[in-house]
Amino acid sequence: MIKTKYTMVALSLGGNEGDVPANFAKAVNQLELAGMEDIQMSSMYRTEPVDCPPGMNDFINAAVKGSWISSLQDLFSACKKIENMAGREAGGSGQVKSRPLDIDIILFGNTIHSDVKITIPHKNAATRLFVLIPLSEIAPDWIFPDLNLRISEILDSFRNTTEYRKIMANKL
Ligand code: PH2
Ligand code: MG
Ligand code: MG
Repeated sequence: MIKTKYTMVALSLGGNEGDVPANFAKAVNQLELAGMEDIQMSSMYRTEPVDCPPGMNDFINAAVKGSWISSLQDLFSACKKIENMAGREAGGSGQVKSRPLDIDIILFGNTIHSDVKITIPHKNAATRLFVLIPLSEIAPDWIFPDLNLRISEILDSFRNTTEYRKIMANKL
């Protein structure tokens, strides 16, 4: 059946404080309760902090895709609410802080969107291997609408890097 009112969405999950795998499992349940359907989650990977203050714990990252019935703004609010329920401090922009759960909307169908709160595709997603590697497991053919490249194609340009090999070796 074709579900016309649904949008395929891709999320990046991250965390580096507390029981992160348990937080991811709860997040998937809560996304389902919020109305996301056909959810798939990637493997989890242990990743080194990128663009963070020195001394921060390693992260665990994964990706989720699913069908979302409502608007981008509603999905953003649902993600914030789920982050808060996992005990995340509400924080503004500025330095990256340790967190039990971060849910970033990477792709929302083929939408390109930017306002003060939300940028889609997510800013920096196409250069961050902790986002691309998990996402390529569940959505290799999804095209980044601003680049017109598949996730697998974006990842191809990183396959010879040490960072790529390191993350691949740290699949949980
Ligand atoms: N999230 C950030 C900044 N840096 N590094 C890793 N490895 N994983 C993350 O999820 C992450 C990060 C901002 O949200
Ligand atoms: Mg983030
Ligand atoms: Mg975030």
